[in-house]
Amino acid sequence: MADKDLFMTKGSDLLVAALENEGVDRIFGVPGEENLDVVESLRNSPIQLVLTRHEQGAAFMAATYGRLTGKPGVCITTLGPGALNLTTGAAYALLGAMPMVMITGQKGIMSSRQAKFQIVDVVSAFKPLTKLSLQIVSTATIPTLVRDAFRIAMEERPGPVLLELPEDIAGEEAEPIAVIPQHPIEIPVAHRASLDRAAEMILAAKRPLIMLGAAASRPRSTAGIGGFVRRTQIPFFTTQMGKGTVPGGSKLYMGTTALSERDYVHEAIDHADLIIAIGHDTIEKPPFIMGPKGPQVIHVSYTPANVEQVYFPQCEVVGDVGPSLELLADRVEGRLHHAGALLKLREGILSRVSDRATEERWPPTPQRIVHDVRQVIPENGIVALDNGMYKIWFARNYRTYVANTLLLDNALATMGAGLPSAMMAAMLYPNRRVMAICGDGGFMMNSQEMETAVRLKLNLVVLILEDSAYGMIRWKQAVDSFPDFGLSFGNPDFVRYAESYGAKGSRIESADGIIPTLEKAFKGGGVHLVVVPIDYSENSRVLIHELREKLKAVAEPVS
Ligand SMILES: Cc1ncc(C[n+]2csc(CCOP(=O)(O)OP(=O)(O)O)c2C)c(N)n1
Ligand SMILES: [Mg+2]
Repeated sequence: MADKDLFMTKGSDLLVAALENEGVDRIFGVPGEENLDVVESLRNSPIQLVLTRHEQGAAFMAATYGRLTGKPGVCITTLGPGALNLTTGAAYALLGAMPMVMITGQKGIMSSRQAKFQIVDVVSAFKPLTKLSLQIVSTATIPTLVRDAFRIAMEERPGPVLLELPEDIAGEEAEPIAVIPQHPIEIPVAHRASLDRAAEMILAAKRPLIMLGAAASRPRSTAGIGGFVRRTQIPFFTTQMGKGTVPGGSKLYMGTTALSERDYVHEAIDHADLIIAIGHDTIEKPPFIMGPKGPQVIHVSYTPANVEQVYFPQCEVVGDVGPSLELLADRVEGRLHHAGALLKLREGILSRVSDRATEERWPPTPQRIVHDVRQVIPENGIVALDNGMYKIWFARNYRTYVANTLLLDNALATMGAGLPSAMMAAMLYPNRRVMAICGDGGFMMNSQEMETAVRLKLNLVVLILEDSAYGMIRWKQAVDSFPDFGLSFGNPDFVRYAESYGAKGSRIESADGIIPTLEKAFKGGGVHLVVVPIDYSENSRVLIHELREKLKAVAEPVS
């Protein structure tokens, strides 16, 4: 044990030593005066303090750190107003199952020299938004509470934890207490009986399909899943958050469920008699609607399935996903005579989904933008989306080849996370191309973090899709036959806005300018904002009229 672990001086030193012990390398946040002891302890630590321009940005970055690494991202804020600015980030991590530890300050608890000034019951406010929310009341408990916070944040199902450190505890002289060493934890593998039952159902299926859901994208999951698909040769589709776990270039990829029903991919789902749902989390907008007549479902995940009106699996394989799937593949490999039954639908589904991807129209269609973005992003490049209409198009049309290379939020589905999550990806993977894609509405919700991105010297392209509106809601308004009202706005000149932060800015002026402008932005390095107008008339043409027509056509039965 290092000397430093034995000779602590104050509570904040114990906290920072405990964070170092957890392997924390960065803390994101906006400190207040109640955090100054912690800031001082950080000054003497290898942990980097990454200032953001709003606590929400810090929380989105920390949550994305957790999402991409499997280890909790850490953020820090002051009491009351600063802590409350973490609420959306906490919900983002809770719904999205991203490990995160939030450390918030508080006034001293041993005396009260400022009465109730700035005091909010933060611990209670965060109870419904976290897996654990508590106040540290003595220096002696800091090492254990930090260790437990990290364990809870990380274990399945991962999520956020809040620790409130009052300033007098942070500044109090402390006994030298050793940190608690980490120990490896293995997740148990599924029970033999459940594997046998699932194998029987798979062997009996005439038209099986695999579905990859959100938990399939956990960093620890990805290895075993590809092997299962390869060994069974059962075609698969993905939910929005399950994209990429098995390469979308695979001959078995059938599509992604951007809608809950009636999209082309649902032709395969509607014809399936069995769906092996790997890592599905019902926090996602339903990828399909289970009913009394539809396919049977086997739920394979770390945790049991929630029973929902739209999801009530008949069989569960609960345990560490990769190793459990290996045991399941052992039971069925080479014995599946109908594995590829639904593959005959594949070409029809994928070709109709990629329709109009190279159209010259100006402003460009969402399909064209998805197509052109894919051309400039290598297989391991990362695209992080904010929330808006384009998310449906990217989920549906953007092919992924590596897990976690299309970071989208189909859980809280909050606006404002696109830029910070892309910044986190750019920090973690400086040698990969990273692009944030935001609507003009969502970008402006956290655009102040452009300063953080420039200060951190990130290489990042930020693509803004400009329709001068909260386009998705405007579209829903039209679909529901409401008159066009109240959802349009004006924008700053985005190029000059970027330049005012010390970033670069470009405006795309023609459809054949999309690829060269994005290429140039990546090649130039640094933070580069690119703005492009978007023609959203395709929303109704495809997602309403075309799919409605499709429904009218009598589906060919598949044997
Ligand atoms: C924080 C937050 N506020 C409101 C919403 C509801 N909402 C979903 S999409 C959307 C409009 C998004 O507009 P924009 O970012 O410009 O994208 P567009 O749909 O226009 O491409 C709104 C208001 C939300 N999801 N999150
Ligand atoms: Mg918009």
